[in-house]
Amino acid sequence: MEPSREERDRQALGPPIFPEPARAEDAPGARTLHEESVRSWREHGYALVDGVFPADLIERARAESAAPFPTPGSAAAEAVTDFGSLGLMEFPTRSRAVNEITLHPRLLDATSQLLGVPIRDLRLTQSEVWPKYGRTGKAGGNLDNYDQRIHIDYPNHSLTHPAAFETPESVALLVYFDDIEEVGGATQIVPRSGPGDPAYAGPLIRSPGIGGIDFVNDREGAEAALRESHPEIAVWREENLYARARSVRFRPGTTLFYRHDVWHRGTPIAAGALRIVQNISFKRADCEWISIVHRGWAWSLYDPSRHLVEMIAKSRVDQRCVLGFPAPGSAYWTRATLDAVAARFGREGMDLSPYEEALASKPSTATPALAQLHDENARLRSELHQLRASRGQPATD
Ligand SMILES: O=C(O)CCC(=O)C(=O)O
Ligand SMILES: [Fe+2]
Repeated sequence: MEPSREERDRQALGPPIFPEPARAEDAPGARTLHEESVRSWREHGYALVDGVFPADLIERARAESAAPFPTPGSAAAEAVTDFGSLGLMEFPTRSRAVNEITLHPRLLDATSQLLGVPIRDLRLTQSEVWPKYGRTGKAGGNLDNYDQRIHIDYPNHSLTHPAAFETPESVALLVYFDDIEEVGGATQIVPRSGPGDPAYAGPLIRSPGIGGIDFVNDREGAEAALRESHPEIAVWREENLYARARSVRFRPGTTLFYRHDVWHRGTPIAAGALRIVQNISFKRADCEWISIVHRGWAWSLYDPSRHLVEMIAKSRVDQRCVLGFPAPGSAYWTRATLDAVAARFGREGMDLSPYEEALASKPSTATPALAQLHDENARLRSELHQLRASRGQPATD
């Protein structure tokens, strides 16, 4: 008997990957991700995890982020042929829940586990809500995201090429707000089998948009063009990427931690449905070659909603660092800058005491020997932090 269309689609999507649970929020002193999830991300390039966020936060985010987008099935929805939100849902967004997800302490903790650096050494580079619709056609032609070619994300995040797989520079992630049973649209991913995996033997340039190959998003269009221009790459992609791709199963709140150097693609959404995901990336603070993909965060500080002003005022020290706010002890902090920042954000109830305390414990510049000792002390502390984080031990501050 002929397999049904659904069965054919399921087979085409490859073997499923099911989410693993995160650690329970009330597990005392525990980090957010289990060691197996961290290992899967470090070795295979992904970790699919449930329970990073409270369920009601995801529900609120889904409700608050659908508002600015076209209704599924409408002509306007049919015209949404690419990712992005036209600037409508870039961080900081009109949705407090979406903003809260972006800097959620458990998300930052999980990211710090994956990259092996303290939270204050992470930097946010992307946070945006993306709608994707089950449409009747591919109005965007070769640039349509309906059924994507397998790709890697680094080319429009990094000015360079990802470093060795063992020394990751960034974490990319998708937070799904829907249930795959209702909306379809599994993300496919090609797990890295290990250090010798031919799919990951760099340089990672066998993809449209890189190294002189024209940018095409649509799978059919991309692979047809490659068969013409670079037939050996087309065959390589078929054998090493499409044939090995697996598909992510998700419920509301499921989080796919992946990487900018991991092969993946988006697949079609169920007819008439709307799938909403939040797309977030963090980098290590020292990777200057990885760009923030939106306008800089400060640009929103005039926004009448005052969401970001409030977030900066109310956040924890570590969360602020992730936006690039100077850490306690930074050379930026002087008596004058502390008073000025207090004058700017004090009305919102910002607690500057951690910055005050660090400044008070700073030796005066009149005693260079002490200052040197202080700097050495700070350097050792930071090394200790990194060592702890790389062993999965919680940071102490
Ligand atoms: O829509 C998806 O499932 C994947 C999207 C994607 O490829 C990306 O975020 O870069
Ligand atoms: Fe992608």
